[in-house]
Amino acid sequence: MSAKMYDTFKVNSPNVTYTDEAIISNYEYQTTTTTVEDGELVVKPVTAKYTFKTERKVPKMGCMIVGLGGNNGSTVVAGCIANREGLCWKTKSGVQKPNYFGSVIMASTIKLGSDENGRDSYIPLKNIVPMVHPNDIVFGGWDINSANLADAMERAEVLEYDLQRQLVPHMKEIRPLPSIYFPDFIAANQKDRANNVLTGTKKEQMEQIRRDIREFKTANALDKIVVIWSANTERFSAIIPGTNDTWANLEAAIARGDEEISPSTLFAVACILEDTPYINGSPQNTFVPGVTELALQRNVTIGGDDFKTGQTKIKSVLTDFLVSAGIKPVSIVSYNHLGNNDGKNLSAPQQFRSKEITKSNVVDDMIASNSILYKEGEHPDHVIVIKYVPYVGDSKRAMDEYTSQIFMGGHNTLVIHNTCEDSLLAAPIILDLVILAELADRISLKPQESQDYVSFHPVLSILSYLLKAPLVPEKANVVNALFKQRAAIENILKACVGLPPDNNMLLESQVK
Ligand code: NAI
Ligand code: DG6
Repeated sequence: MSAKMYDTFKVNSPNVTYTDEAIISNYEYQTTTTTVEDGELVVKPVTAKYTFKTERKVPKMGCMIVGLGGNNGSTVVAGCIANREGLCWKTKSGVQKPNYFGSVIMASTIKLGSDENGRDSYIPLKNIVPMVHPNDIVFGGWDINSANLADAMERAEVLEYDLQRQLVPHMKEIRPLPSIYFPDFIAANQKDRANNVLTGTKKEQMEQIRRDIREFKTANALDKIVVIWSANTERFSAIIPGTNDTWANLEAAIARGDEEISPSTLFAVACILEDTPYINGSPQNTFVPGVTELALQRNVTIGGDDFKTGQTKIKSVLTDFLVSAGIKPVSIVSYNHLGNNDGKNLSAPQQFRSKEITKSNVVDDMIASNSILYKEGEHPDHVIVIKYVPYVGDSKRAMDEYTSQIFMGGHNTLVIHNTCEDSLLAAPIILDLVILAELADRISLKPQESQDYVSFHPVLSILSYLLKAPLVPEKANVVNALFKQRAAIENILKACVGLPPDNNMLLESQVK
């Protein structure tokens, strides 16, 4: 029986009300808690009642990208303009129309239920609650290189010439604002790019970023801005007591110009002080404890780290599949080579190390979930190699070998070769991140026992699906498995309109 797609829907439930301002949903959240009593695991089903409130008015939103002139930055802006303007382009195989493929928000669907014949009813995920449309996002941002976005797009060598040609008039007036450049944090091979940089003390530069955000908001009459770091991968910052371990120490360290404060940390602080959500698309530890403390204090959304685009996305599906099928991965070896500026920056050891860390920890939760396969502390060999090969440009090659132990001492080896333009994978993920971060700001919850609505925790873990090393609230579990991450997004959105999670039990067809 095939599925049927609908565009819109109406919820028929006494628990859901649509007012002009908001969608109010009274929701029963069912979980299971566990305790250990006399050495025995005791499990208890628990139902908690929440009211979800989702503001219906979609704001006029700006997205400011740090690294606007990079491959990701120029590609995401170009893609949205091409979609907005309906630009089609000729390729050797015919005419190509713009789309938002690769965006879970824009190009995936959500099952709402089944009809009387058992046929599943789907809607576009973007239609479940009101969301910002990427065509309407106003883009701006910063880059240490002054190239306008038409030149940046050409330099990136990502999009087809016939599309670039049509985009030039729309892109050439967009110029990145000067940015914060401390050479010590990115590879020395990036030095020649740095011709558009702020001067002054660290505090003065941070204050300039704050002004930039305010001015961009006013100049474009925006209701809201989300800032996303898509600039070069930085080296990790050392976490130093007295420097960045608390907000008070970090504030003082910025004031005295401490050398361990990175550009990305200054951006994060500037955004939080401007009540502007900030997402880190690169692997470095921007969110030092002092930044997280400030975000919690001011209740401003932060999300990170490192876009989950290709190889890691597959890894977080495949390892989950293997381990949950009772198969034991014992060695995972991941090679990449790429020839874009990201690859050039990552050819320096400290920047590679940042990426190696985020790429390495992505199977931990799956391994920890199965003590039949893995003894306490046991882990597969997991190796990450990245090489810079200029000729292949943005077309990244990723080769993965998974060796697993199977029944009775046998071995199974899977080899995957993945070729893809890196920036065409990252651009839709940037859109998903900023759209979800904005939406999360419009959703609030009220536990039954409380009088007041509260917002999501500022460390926004529902972004995990889109990030290699998800940042989660203290004491929360990091989930890397992709389908669990997607289910979190889907089920929270369904809760906003009073619908239960899809339990996939199909009881209707399990009994005669
Ligand atoms: P890119 O090198 O083309 O772009 C980065 C841009 O940032 C450059 O234009 C550079 O001039 C600029 N920049 C460097 N430091 C800056 C600063 N302090 N302030 C403002 N601008 C600065 O790199 P690409 O391919 O766009 O990737 C961007 C980031 O996203 C990298 O850190 C990369 O590791 C990360 N990433 C990319 C993924 C992908 O699939 N493309 C996936 C995961 C993460
Ligand atoms: C080399 O790995 C370059 C990186 O910036 C990656 O392209 C990026 O981190 C994407 O990684 P993944 O594992 O999500 O494909």
